[in-house]
Amino acid sequence: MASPTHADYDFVVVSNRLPVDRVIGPDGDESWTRSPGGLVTALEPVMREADGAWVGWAGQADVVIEPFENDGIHIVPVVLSDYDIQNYYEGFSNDTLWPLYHDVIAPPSYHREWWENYVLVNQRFADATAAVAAQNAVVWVQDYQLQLVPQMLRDSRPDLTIGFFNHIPFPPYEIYSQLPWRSQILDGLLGADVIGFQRIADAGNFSRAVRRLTNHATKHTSIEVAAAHQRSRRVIARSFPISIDTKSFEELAREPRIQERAKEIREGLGSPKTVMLGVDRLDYTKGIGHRLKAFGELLAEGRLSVEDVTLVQVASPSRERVAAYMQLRDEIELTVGRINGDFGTMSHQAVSYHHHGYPRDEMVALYLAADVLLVTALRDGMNLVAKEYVASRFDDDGVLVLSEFTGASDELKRALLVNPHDIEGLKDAIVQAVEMPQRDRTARMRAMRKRVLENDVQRWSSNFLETLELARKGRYDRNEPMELPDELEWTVDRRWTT
Ligand code: GDG
Repeated sequence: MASPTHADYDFVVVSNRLPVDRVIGPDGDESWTRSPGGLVTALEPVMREADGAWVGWAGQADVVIEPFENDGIHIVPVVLSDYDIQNYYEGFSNDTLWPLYHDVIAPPSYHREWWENYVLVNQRFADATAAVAAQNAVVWVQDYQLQLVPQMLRDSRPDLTIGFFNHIPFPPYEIYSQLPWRSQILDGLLGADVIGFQRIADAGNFSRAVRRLTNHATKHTSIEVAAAHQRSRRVIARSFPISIDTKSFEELAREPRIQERAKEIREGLGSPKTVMLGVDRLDYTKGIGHRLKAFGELLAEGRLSVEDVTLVQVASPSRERVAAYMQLRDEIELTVGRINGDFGTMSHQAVSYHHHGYPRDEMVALYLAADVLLVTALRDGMNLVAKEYVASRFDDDGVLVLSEFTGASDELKRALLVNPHDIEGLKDAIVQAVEMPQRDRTARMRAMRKRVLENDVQRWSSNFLETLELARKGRYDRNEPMELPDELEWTVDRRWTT
């Protein structure tokens, strides 16, 4: 670990969590491991080329760490106290914004202390960023925990070019308008030059909220932000669907040891004809309960048999101190226990349930072992798991059952698209997936692979950064229409495209 040579960076990424985890060894010595997320992979080359820094929280309370360099990336830690974690992070981010932005699947809680701490912590991230950004630097702020940072940065550093990307959905105005601080959040975001969303519909919801709550004029993908006694400033708000590091998944899947492990997994399950898989953070947005209900009913009705089909459900632990997540875990585990109790045999379990995280290798082996992947989210910004499954299936096999409420469904049209609230429809899709002839499976998987190979996370980040560059030069065409794939038009309210 080396100290930074200077604190003056031309490209700064800001996210709630740093892309590195602090590990304390048995002798109390500190080291850092890189978290393997797609965002880091995508931004690493840009970071190296542009003298980049990453501002974020190291994941533990009250740990003061001086900036340092990790594998070519300058790391600038922001300190969060236990109070900040409870109020800014678990409270306002995960118990107000998260449920509100996901169609109020769970009721959002509104607490003024949480909001006050959200403002305070956002200011801390903005200050840390302003302190390390070079004159005229490009700053890219990530996600819903930091929506006030763009305007805070603009106030202190008008020389910066500022991008923001929202990884989760942006809700329809009728839902967004519940938020007591709805105008402040919009003003915070509008401090950016480019605001990116996962889906065209999210960008549309945002533009509509701007029209309802401000006097700024909007046209297509641009918003003219008017300020007293100043020329208006153009903000671009449009979709940039995120993706994965496609190649690295395919490369892993092609390794003989991973394929061997996939075989072992199937044998360990009693070699059923069909292995179905679900991989999710244990979150109420992911529709795990709906999936289990459909599977349980199919077993009860004899349309599937436990001898033939096993469902492997990986539910990685998440937000375990937030009450709604504790309750969800109890519900899911009760349901799994019931299904296994009712239908399991001495040799075959109906649901193989795992409440822990796995290394990437094991995830890819699971993807290869699974004949069917079930993604039944009730609302999901993108859903990377769906794309990872497709990227791993270099054998052009496997069936994806995919909720239409995921961002991924805009691109992966050859999946079996489902409305997870429609349990009968979901059951039919599961049976169709289990019985799908090889030729159909191959044709569908090939088409989806083409899409995911072409649009990887590298392409996502370069599209975003190129748009930010156009914005910086004032060369973005304000007549750029929102792209409307034919199949999508019916879902789009025409009002916000004009
Ligand atoms: C948010 C948005 C959007 C999960 N369990 C394990 C594991 N994972 C990995 C998956 C995947 C990632 O975590 C989950 O990504 P998702 O996209 O499915 O969902 P969120 O965590 O909710 O992510 C979402 C995303 O941001 C990006 O913009 O797509 O809509 O909600 O990569 O593989 N990885 C390993 N072990 C596990 O047990 N190694």
